[in-house]
Amino acid sequence: MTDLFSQHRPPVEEIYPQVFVLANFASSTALLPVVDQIARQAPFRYMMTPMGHYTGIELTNCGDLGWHSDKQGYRYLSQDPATGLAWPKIPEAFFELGQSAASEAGYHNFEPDACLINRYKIGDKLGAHQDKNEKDFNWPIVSVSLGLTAEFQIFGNSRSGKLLDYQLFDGDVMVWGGNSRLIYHGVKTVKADRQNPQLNFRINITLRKAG
Ligand code: MD3
Ligand code: FE
Repeated sequence: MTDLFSQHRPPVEEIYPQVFVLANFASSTALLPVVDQIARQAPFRYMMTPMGHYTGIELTNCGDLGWHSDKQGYRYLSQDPATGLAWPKIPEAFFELGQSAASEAGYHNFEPDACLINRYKIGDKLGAHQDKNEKDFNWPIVSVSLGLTAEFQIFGNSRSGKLLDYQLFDGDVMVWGGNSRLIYHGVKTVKADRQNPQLNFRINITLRKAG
């Protein structure tokens, strides 16, 4: 096999202790229609912080538990407050993707019960934060990047110490576990892609065991 057309990243790379990138592991062609299907049942809505500010990012969920944020804070809910209905089920394609990605990183039998879908427009960013609303931090979080490229940032154990920037491309999957499960992370302002001007969004799907 010639190397000419292969990407110059290994299939599984540990970019930071217990943060694994599975380059081009997911297919946006396969997954974006599934995201659209979920959004028909549980529409994307703007994310509000506990400070009462809206961010540019829109989100929705599927799974037994859905992540929600308002003035009362961050938490998981079993119903969509926008409709009063249960969140849509986690599609089999998402579940299988999450479980197999976790396995590649050494976390076997991962059974996500919460799936948060973030949608970034050009100009949106996500400030440094920790994810700590899940019950058991021993389970990893699997993140799937689709669409526009993101500049992902790892800050480490405090939000002031920036440790690593990493570009996430369409199809990239990350697995976070162990000591990295509670590190501060964020996404820099999403930029337009001159080569692909039809791309308007970045979608990030995170699969979690929250309950
Ligand atoms: C590291 N999302 O939804 S995904 C989030 O691209 C979130 O939308 C970002 O941060 C996004 O909370 C980053 C990568 C990610 C997700 C969860 C993590 C990194 C993480 C949880 C713990 C540590
Ligand atoms: Fe996060």
